[in-house]
Amino acid sequence: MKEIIVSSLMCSFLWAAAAPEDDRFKGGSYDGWDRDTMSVSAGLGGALVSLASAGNQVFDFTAANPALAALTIWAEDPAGTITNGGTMRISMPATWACRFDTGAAVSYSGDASGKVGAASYTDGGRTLSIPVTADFVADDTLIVSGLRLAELRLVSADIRYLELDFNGDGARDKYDAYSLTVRTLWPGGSYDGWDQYALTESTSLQALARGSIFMISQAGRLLRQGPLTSP
Ligand SMILES: [Ca+2]
Repeated sequence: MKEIIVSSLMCSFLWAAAAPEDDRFKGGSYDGWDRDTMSVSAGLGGALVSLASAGNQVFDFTAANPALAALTIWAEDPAGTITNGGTMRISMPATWACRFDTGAAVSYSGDASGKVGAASYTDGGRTLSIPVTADFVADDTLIVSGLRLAELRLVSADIRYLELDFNGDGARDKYDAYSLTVRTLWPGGSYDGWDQYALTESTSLQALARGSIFMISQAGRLLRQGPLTSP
């Protein structure tokens, strides 16, 4: 009787060791993705929708209402999240105090341009709201043109991304694939070693020979650099 019990336990152990592993997921720790290169894109469930400007964009903070490149919303697999009666929202980066130019007219193109209504600016001009008038299906593309920025003076030099809420719940779902950069031109100040005007030619901070003299035009052009000599 004792031998029978032991044999039973051994069989149970051997059966457990030979059980096939669960091969449905082959990703690495915490990466959420398959370890093999896939021939088509895939997500971990849910909708696949992207927002992409035509490229990275750079603006001086002094620019007055500069135009933004066209934005493309690609509903690769909307999974029933962009439907008739819903609203998509394109918003300024949350940490930037600037807004869209609410006087700029927006137009649509792309094969889903007939599935949306007239856009309007909301949230004090920080958001462009796009009403959805027909269900989006896989591979639908909506291109939004005509947007302009306003009040870039309220933004510190930084790099941020436009945001998209495509399922209409008021929360951001995607960032723009390309960046917006706002830069400042440093005009120089007392004792900082730089001219107060933007230079038209590159220069560097070098130790100066005692008695050096610079001649700079009012337009900021370096006219002469050299030792101070007697007239
Ligand atoms: Ca959302």
